[in-house]
Amino acid sequence: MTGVAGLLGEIAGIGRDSARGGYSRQGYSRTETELREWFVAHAERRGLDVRRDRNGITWARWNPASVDGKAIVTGSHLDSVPGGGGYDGPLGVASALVAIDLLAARGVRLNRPIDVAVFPEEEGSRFGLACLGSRLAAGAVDPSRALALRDDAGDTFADVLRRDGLDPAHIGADHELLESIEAFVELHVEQGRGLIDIGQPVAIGASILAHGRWRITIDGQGNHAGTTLMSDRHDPMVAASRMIVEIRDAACAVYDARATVGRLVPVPSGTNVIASRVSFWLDVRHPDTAVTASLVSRIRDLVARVGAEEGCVATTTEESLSPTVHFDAGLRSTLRATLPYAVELGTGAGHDAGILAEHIPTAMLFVRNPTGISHSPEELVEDADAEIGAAQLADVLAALASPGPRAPHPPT
Ligand code: HGY
Ligand code: MN
Ligand code: MN
Repeated sequence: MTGVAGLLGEIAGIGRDSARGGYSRQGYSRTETELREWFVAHAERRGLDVRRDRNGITWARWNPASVDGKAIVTGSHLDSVPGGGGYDGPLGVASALVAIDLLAARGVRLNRPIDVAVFPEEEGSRFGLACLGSRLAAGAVDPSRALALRDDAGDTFADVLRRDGLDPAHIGADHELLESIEAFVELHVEQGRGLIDIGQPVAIGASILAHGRWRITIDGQGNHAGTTLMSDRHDPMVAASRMIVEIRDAACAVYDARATVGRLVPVPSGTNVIASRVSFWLDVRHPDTAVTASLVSRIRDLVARVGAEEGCVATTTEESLSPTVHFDAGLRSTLRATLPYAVELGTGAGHDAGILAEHIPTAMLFVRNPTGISHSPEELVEDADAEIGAAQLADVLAALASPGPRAPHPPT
C-alpha cells in the first residue's frame, strides 16, 4: 500500500514554478485538471464512485456495502498559492486515500458512506475569492458575481468554467448536497508553529481566525520620471508605500491581529514612468470578527488620508470576509475521544471546512509542519508524521462512519 509520502511523490512534478520556486497550481486550470485526474485514477482504483458536481467539486464515494445514510466527508484541495508548498491541500487529499486503504485493510464495516471531496480554487489565487468552490456550493457567493470574476489574463470565471466542461448557468448553492452530508473532517498541514512548540504530530482544529481581503486602488498622475519635479508629483507608488507601512503599524497595535500586503500591481509599471495607478490587496485577520472589522475601518481611514496627502484618490473595496469559525463542538468531542493524545489548536488559515461550517458539522486535523512555514516552498511535513496523520484520520472516519468500540492509535 502506497503511503501518503508516496502518493504526494507521484504529483511532485505537477505545477512546479521554476521562477518562484514551489508550486503554482491555479484553480480550474489544466494543472488542477492533471492533479484531479491523478486523484480520480486513485479513487477508481480503490473502487470509489467518482463524480464532479456543477460547481466543479470532485466527489469520490467509498461505500463497499452500499449502505444508506448521510455521508462522512473528508478531503481538501489541490490548488496552491503562487510559489506555494506541496502539502497545503494535497496532504489532505492523499491522507484521505490512505485512510480509506487503512480502513479497507482493517475490514471496517461502514454504516454510512465515506466521501472524499476535492474542492477547486480554495486559495482564490486565480479569481481572487478564496474557497470559490465551497462558497458556491454553500451559497456564500452570488453566482453572477462569481461568473464575472476575472483572472490575470482577463478571462472571466464563466469563460473558464465553459473551457473546463462546466455550465456557468448551473453553478450556485447546492442544498441537496449539503443535506446529504453528516459531517466533514478536513486534514491539513499545520501552517504555523503550533505543533512544533508542543511536540505533537497531530492536533484537532478548534477555530479559524476571522479574515478577509480588500483591494486598495490608488489613482495618481502618470508622468515622466525625468521631467516631473518632485514637488509636482501625485505618485500612487509613494502613497502605496506609505500606506503599507502604516497598515503594518496599525496591525501591530492590535494584539493577535495580522495584516498583509503581498500583492501589488502598478500601472503601467515602467522604470522611467511615474505610475498612474497602483492596486494592492490587503489580507486582515484576527480571532474576533468585530476586532477585524474595526481594524479594517481604521485602515480604510488611513488609506483615504495618505491618498489625499499624496494628491491621489484611494479607494478600498471589500472582496471577501469570513467571520471567526468555531468548529462543531459535538464533532470535536468525538475527535477528542478518538484521538485522546491530540491537543486542540486554532488556526490563522482559512479552509473549505471553514466555509462549510455554517451549514454542516465540520472539524479539522492538523499535521505537524517542522518548518512552521506555509504558502512557501519551505512548507514541510515529515513522512512519518504524514502517515500518523492518515492513520488518525482513518480512526476518526471509522468512529464517524462505523461507530463501535476500538482502541485509539497512539501517535507512534
Ligand atoms: O488564505 C488562507 O488562509 C488559505 O490558505 N486559503
Ligand atoms: Mn493555503
Ligand atoms: Mn489549504
